[in-house]
Amino acid sequence: MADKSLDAPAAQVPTQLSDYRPYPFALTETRLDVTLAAEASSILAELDFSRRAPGALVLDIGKAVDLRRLAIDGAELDAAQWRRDGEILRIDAPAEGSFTLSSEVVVNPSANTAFEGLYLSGGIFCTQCEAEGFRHITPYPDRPDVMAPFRVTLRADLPVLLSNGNPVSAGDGVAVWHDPWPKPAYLFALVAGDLRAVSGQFTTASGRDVALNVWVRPGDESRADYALESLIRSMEWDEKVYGREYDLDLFNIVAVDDFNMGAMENKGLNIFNSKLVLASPDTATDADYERIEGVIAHEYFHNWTGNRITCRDWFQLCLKEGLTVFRDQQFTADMRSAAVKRIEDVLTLRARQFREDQGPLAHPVRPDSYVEINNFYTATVYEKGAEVIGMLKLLVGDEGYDKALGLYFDRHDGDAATIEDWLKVFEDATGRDLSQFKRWYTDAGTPVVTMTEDWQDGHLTLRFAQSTPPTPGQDDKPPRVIPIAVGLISPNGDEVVPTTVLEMTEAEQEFSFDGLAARPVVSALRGFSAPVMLDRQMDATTRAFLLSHDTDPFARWEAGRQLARETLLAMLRGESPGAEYLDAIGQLLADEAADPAFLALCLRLPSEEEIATVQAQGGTTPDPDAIHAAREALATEIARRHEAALEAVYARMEVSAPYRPDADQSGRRSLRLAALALLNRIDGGRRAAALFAEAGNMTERAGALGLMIQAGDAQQALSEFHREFSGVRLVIDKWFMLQPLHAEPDQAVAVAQHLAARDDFDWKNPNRFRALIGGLTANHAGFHAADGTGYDFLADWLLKMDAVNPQIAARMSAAFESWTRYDADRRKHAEAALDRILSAPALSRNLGEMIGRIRN
Ligand code: 0A1
Ligand code: ZN
Repeated sequence: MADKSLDAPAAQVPTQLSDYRPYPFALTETRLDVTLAAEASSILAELDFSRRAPGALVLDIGKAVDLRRLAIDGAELDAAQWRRDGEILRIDAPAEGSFTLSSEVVVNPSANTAFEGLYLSGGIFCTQCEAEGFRHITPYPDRPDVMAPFRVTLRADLPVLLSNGNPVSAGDGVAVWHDPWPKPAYLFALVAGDLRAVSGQFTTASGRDVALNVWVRPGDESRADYALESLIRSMEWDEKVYGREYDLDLFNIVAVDDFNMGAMENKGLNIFNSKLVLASPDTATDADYERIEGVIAHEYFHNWTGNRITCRDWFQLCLKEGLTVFRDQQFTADMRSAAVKRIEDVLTLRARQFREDQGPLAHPVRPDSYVEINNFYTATVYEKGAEVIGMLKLLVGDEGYDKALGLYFDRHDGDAATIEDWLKVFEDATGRDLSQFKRWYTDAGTPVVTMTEDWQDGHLTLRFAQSTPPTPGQDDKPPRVIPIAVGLISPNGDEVVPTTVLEMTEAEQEFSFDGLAARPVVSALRGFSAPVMLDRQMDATTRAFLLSHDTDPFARWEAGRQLARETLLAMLRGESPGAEYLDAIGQLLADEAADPAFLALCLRLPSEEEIATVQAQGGTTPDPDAIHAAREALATEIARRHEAALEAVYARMEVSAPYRPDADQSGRRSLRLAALALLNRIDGGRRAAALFAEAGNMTERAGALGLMIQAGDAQQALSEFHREFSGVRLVIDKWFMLQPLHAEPDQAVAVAQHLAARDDFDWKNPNRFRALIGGLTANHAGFHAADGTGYDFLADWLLKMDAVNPQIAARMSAAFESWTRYDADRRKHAEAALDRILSAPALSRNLGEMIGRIRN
């Protein structure tokens, strides 16, 4: 008889923060002896435990791990001394003292399509252990607060055998590694295969020589230099800005083609998605280069914020992720343009985190319950987690921040820490009470802050009110501390009050400014000083004034963005675009002194998704087709009105110097492409086709190709592009993404279906799957097709992927998260698709949790 449990959906049992209990044993050393073979790799583990408190010896063990032997201090355990129950292994352990637990298991890397634990990617053995992947390699206390030094022996007849820490010995198919820094299992890694290193060297401030390697497949060496340079810049920056030095003799980065996320900070052996390592001007865009630099920095910075100080439990994930994102944002701001970086970060936050916060998946930066931790690597934990640190820094000042961080590193080095520990160092370093501030960690939802002004006889009063809408499981939202940075600008454009941070702590609060000669224009939420929605009535003329006069670049850009939003909303009500916005665009185009990257951001229209969000918040049901049409119409109107100026910008921004991926050149290219995107509306794709034919870099070629698809004349270019890059996976991913993304909404699903049927739609590769499925779901009107075909297509693929790689299926399912905001017909289609997924047999815990939350 068939085992029914194998076909049943995974149990949805939540883990609660309040259930945390310390582990009753200390683990003083972990020794692994791994013999690698594609279908049967054997792992011998010796774990030196010493008892700290009463309690059972409980280890985690993955379902597919074939357990062959268990012994304590050399004596084999018989069946009565241990019990395996699901993913838990309970062992009778000595009541006191120290002992060594040995185990022997066999796992099958080639059958591991979920890419969690030990797996094969293009013939390379590699691992992914965060969050709970180590249990798929060996039975272990797989929790971040159990830390140990590791000694690892790798055996395989392969040229390169890597693990964490420093090499002890190597040769003849055996390599021994020792990592002296106690670490939790999620930071373990091994890599073995035919790899080539692009190498460098770094000497730390205290004189330690560190060998640096970026390992890639033979043939990819020429595309690894930028990653290596980025690593060196990151190491320098962390010493200079945070006083943090690297602590091993070696730092290895390995690029693999199959990887569920971006990259992983394993101690001394970072493993990367190849898309975040490999770059050459003809295969990677400026945006790719910027991301590579940022993610290399992010993973490197984890060495201190994540590895030396780790998390007590997975609820504290934001402790390492929020802080490390904040640090990588600071780094990129220093390497490139701070203003542009801030605007890009706000765009991402609003597109991803605000959307998450407004829907069924909303959760606090520090959640207090989860079913599957891998579902909580979210924009809220990462990006909002970083915003919370930015606010903290604003409130305590730069000096207070430096003091608090110094104390954090001193006090908690070697610890598995909590958000309470983190806040306490700020309290101790600055004397500030952060109990109200803590709500940013515990309460979900995006606060809405309304601002009104009152002007009387040289006296300006700003009145603020805050409220946060209910989120799943949290109805009541007490007021938070909100730092609101404001500046005042006189009617002639001079700044009369420079940036001042108002600290809002009440539900309603007012702040006054005296002695003003004339009524100023208020520039509010400068630098996006808090992750809130600012609701403020302002006429188009005042917004246009701020767009041309604000001294704060974020607030300047924001004024233009609001103007564009309001223009689109007016068009959706049947009005024609107002003169203020169109004139403001004319002024921007004429400003030859402005930073091109900044101008490019100002020229970019709000996305269709953004307009839908604004409408839904205002109580209007968004119509994806109408939004698409309005946005197209506005772009066309701008192009008609400013054709000559756009052409001038397009010509002026041409870069003739050899390609460099720096801020200066990439800014020029982004402005040039922004101008081209508008001109493309009225020239039938003529200029885009010319650029596609002549451009020598991927930024312009991919940009032009996208525009040609939009113009409806790209078949030949698409074939050419595919032919030229058929051997370069990462470029073919772009080819798969651009087509559904830029297709006409009524054709997008058909385009995606057609592409999905191709032989080279290697869907088990996460990058390829994300390219095609993500390209479609990012086409707002295409994915939300009125006939529900977009929803059906996604549901089909999620189900197919779930059986192979549940993490990827679960992550992509978030495309459904805003389904309730649309009209009744679309809701009906979405509901049917969600129910179809929910009723599928053998649904994973990952996808089951996601769809369950989305459906409710
Ligand atoms: N800690 C990594 C991201 C990461 C998280 C989970 C993974 O598998 C489930 C993989 C990578 C980072 O923040 O870069
Ligand atoms: Zn991270």
